Amino acid sequence: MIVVMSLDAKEQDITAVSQKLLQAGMLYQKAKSGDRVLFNVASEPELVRGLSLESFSGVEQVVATWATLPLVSRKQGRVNTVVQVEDISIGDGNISIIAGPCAVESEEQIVQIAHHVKSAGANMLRGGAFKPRTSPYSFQGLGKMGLCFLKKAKELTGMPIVTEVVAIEQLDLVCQYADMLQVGSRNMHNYALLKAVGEQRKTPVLLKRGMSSTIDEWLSAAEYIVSSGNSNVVLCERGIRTFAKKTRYTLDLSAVPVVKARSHLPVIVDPSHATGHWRLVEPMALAAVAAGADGLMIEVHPKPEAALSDGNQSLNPKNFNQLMDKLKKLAQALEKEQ
Ligand SMILES: [Mn+2]
Repeated sequence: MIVVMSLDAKEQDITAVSQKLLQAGMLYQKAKSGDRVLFNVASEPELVRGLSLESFSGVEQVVATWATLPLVSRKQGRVNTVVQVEDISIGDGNISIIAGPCAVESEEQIVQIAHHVKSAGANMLRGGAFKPRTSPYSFQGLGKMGLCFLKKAKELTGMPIVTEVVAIEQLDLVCQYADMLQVGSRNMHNYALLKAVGEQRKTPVLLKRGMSSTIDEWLSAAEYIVSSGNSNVVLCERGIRTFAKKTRYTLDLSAVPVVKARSHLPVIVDPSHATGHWRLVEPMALAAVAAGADGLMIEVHPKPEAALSDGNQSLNPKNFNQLMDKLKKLAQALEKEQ
C-alpha cells in the first residue's frame, strides 16, 4: 500500500503518519518524489486501510500498489500538467511543434534546418547526437560534437533543443546541452535510466512509448520518472508493432484520448517514426492534432535523400512548410493556437 502525502504536507503531518505506522507495527519505506513524500507500506491492504490515514492532515490518498500510478494518473479536479521548456509551454491547450532532423550530421545541416523550421513556425528543435540504431553498422551519431552543433543552432535561432539520452553515463553531458531530454522507444523499459532522468530534476523529459508497450506500461515508465523527482514529463506516441506491414509501425492515435483521460501529463505524437514514410507524415500529423495531441514531433531534413538516418520519413523544407500551413488552419478550426 502506498500513502501519498500532498505537496503541501507539513513536516509534522509526515511525522504523524510515520508514528501511526510504527505504532501499528508496520514496516515502511519512505520515498521522496520532488517535494512530495510517499510511504510504501509492507502490510495487508485491509490493515493499512484500518488506520484511516486518509483522514490525517497532509495525506492525499492511500492506494493499493505502485501499479495504480498515483502520481501520473488524472485525479478528479486535478489540472493538466503544463511542461515548461524555456519559454515554450507544452500542454497549455495549444499545439507545440518540435521539428528537426533524425540525427545531427554537421553544423551546417543542423543550423540550416533550425533556421528553416523556426521560420515555418516550429517551437523547438530536435536532433539526435547519440543514436540507438537497430544495426551496429548504422550511423551512431556525432556524440558530443553533435551536442555542440545543437547548441550553436540554439544560439542562432533561440529555439530550445530536445535530444536523446541513451545511457546513464551520458546523462550529465547531455544535460549540459539539452533543454528537454528524450528517452527513446528502445529505452522506455530502461528503469535505471528512467530513475536517473527523474533524479536530475532540472531538465524536462520527453518519454516515447515503447514500440511493443501497452499504455499502462508506458504510464508506469512515466511514473518512474515522476516518482524519482521530476514531474516535467511529456509523453510521445510514436507507433507500435502490429502485423501491418505497409507502415514502419502502426500509429496508435487512440492512445491520445485514452492517455489524456487517464493522465494529467501532456501527450504529443511523432508521425515520422510511426509511419516511416514522408508522404504519410502530413495526414497523420493532422489526425493527431484532431485527436487532441498537445503537439507533434516531426523529422525534417534539408535533403532527405542524403540523410544519414531516417531519410524516408523526413519531410523536406517545402513539405514541412505545407504541413505547417495546414496545421494553422486546423488549429483555427479547433480554436487552438499553433
Ligand atoms: Mn529518427
